[in-house]
Amino acid sequence: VQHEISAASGGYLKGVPEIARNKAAVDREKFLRVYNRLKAELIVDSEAFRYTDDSRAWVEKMLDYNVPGGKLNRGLSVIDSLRLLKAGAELPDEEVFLGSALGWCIEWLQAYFLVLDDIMDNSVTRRGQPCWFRVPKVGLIAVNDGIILRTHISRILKSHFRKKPYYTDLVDLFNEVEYQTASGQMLDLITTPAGEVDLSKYTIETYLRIVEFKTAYYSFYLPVACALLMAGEDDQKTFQSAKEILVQMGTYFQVQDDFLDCYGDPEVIGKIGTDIEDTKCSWLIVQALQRANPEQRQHLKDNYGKADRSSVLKVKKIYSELDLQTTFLEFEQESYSKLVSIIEKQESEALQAVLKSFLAKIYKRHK
Ligand code: GPP
Ligand code: MG
Ligand code: MG
Ligand code: MG
Repeated sequence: VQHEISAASGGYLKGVPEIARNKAAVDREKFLRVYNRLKAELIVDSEAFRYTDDSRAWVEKMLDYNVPGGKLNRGLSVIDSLRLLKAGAELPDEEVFLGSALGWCIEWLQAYFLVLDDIMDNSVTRRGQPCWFRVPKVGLIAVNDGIILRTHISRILKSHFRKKPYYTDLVDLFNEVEYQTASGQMLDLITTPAGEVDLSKYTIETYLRIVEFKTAYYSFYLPVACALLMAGEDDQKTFQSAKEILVQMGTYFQVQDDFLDCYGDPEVIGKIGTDIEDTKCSWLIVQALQRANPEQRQHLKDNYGKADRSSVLKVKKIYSELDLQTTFLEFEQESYSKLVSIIEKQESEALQAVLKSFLAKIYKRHK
């Protein structure tokens, strides 16, 4: 009897997180159904374009390869945030659909950026499969596919949001964030060009500017701003204070991305790191240069930005001599505490809940 009781209560306790897990799985499932609907709408003929069988098949394959295969954090967070902003009230089906459609617009934006980023970074894999431009018969057609992905966002917004009072704000938001991201990508590419290593460029100020623009706005501010617009928020101050916190969260997220580029398991993160080979202004090289002795500094200068395995290993050896893994863990802890404390200073409890749920999704992530 004793045994049965403890087994039952163990099962019961285990059941709680499992319900939460199931709910997440159901949300994901529902979200993916919206993807299929949006895709179906995009691959039929319209006033604007008549498909051939081949072009329809190309677009369908290109979408399936590049849009739905990621963690879907950005996309799912629109609907999660909207729920929290409308605390208590059950969302009508139509709102769930629209929130999901906006979430997919962000996933489409991400797919567009990643297809092009992988060409620029000369990457090998993405989400556990070859980068799209490396697929046979794709190559540089991937550049046009990136443009197609971008145009799909405008079409989704137009067909589902045109009549909404917040439509122009929404279009403007996507345009502004795209501008910021492309400008950040430019900084990422021109600050430390491939083939020349100028160690004076790798400063923390430069780093923070690059990641604010290339990552934080589209990955963090955009989903929350979409939810705020849908919820009818029209006070600029709310957008502004959310933005300040989300840019900091996005910075923390890109530091994790840079750390995982070197220390993540490619099987888990789905991509093979290229930051050392690409002379990137990564968080790790910035930290390394702050700590290196003259000899280590010379080794970094000689080996950073070279594609051969032994040079990359030498850079990684210096990172481990400097114990950057511990530096990262400390940074992670400190960022988390700082973020929690600024979130708790927010006036709106609903917004606090939105920001905390976002932070919980990325804290100590391994992928
Ligand atoms: C992340 O950089 C930034 C982007 C994916 C934005 C790209 C923007 C464009 C306008 C194309 P990253 O190269 O570190 O990402 P990853 O590690 O995923 O390749
Ligand atoms: Mg890049
Ligand atoms: Mg990249
Ligand atoms: Mg990276």
